[in-house]
Amino acid sequence: ELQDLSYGKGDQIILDFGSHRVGYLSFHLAVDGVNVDAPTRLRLTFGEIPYDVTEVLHPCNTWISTSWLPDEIINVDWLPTDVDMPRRYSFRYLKIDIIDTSPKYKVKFQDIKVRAVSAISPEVALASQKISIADKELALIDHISQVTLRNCMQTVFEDGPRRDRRLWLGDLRLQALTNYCTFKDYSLVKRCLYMFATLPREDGSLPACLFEKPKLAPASDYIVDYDALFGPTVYDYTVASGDLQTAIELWPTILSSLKIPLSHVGKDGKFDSSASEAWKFLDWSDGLDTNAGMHGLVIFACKEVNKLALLISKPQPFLDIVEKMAVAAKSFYDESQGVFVSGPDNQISWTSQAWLSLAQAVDPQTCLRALKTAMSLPKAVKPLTPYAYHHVAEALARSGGEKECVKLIREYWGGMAKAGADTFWECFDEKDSRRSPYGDCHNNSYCHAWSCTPSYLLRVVLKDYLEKS
Ligand code: RAM
Repeated sequence: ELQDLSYGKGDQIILDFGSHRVGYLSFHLAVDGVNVDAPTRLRLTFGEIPYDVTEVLHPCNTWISTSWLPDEIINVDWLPTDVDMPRRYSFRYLKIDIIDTSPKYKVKFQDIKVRAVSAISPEVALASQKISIADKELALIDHISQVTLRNCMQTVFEDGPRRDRRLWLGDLRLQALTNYCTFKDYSLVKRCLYMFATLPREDGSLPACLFEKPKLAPASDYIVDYDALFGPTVYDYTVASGDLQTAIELWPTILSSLKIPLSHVGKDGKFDSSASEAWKFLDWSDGLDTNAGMHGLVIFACKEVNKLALLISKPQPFLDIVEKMAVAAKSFYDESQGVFVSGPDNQISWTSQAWLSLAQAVDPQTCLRALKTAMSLPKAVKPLTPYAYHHVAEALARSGGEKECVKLIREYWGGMAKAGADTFWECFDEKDSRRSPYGDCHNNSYCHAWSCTPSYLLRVVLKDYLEKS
């Protein structure tokens, strides 16, 4: 019907393309009237979720750039004509506000098309759909995870195709893990690893993210934990692809990428976040104390790099420090409460439990108890992003809490699915749908690759458990 409908000044339409896509929009702008005596002025707003097109985006109360907001005003001089929007958008919904035509004519929108783009072809995407899970909810979560990952896989693994459209190291690790059990695009991971390796900072550490365009360049952002995760990312890649040569070439980069993280470890063997001003991320949750979590993360990274050393016949470089930090990890454990505590206020957070468990700092039973206890405490700091929830979920499963891991997947990622997600989001708080790390949810990304890991959890980490149950 749309082909025949005419629109003039002040009219508005919202189109639903049925699913999330990343790509280029084009349409034919036809005329209904006697003369085109003035240009057509349109505002196009691309929505990943309904909020984007059902609410007014401006003003946006945010500390990051408002130029990320997905709206565009265009002026079209000569009609009828084909309109090809030159920019790439990430969307399911399109709102068109007809700002003005003229009293002499109206416009019609015909032949609307989207040319969707991804590094993953539809054939490959379809082939990896097969997951032997009868459970409909989990199968849906797996599907949404894959669409999320596919739409973020472009010329690099983007964090989100709407924002920041950039390669971040911490995001890359989780995307790559999920890619190995779905699309298996090893060369895209390899490309991204080399991009980081080619851009070390002066002290040999790696930037937290990089820009591919207009020319390859490092961002000034530096995150200690992302730096430490480069080695584990190479280890995962090596195991998945069997490509030892890349690991050998990247070995010097791996060793230098752990220098700054390890420089935070004191004589007592404890990671001290206050040892430098550098950003320790772990999650966007408010007020998170990073001492305990970073302690676990650095042990984890060193252990993974030691395993990689064995694969490529190098001496294991971090045996001593792992031993020392493993002893020191016990000092984060509070016997009386049965949890790991962090920082001067002995903060309890899910994230601290997650990373110390992934590091296998203590035995799995103790880790599982610590995780479950923290998760049941209202005062404990909860994660905000799927990035941190992933580490909690994986820590549960790796500590014998497979049942609890599945429950968490259903609640958290299933919660987004119930809220209508076509692709998983950058952050999700079931109690506050407007939550944002940036001040305004309109600047959130709703196809954010660090949320794609249920496919990895279900297909790899929980595989045996799900087959048995
Ligand atoms: C956000 C990015 C990215 C994340 C950083 C720390 O701005 O979108 O996903 O890695 O924060």
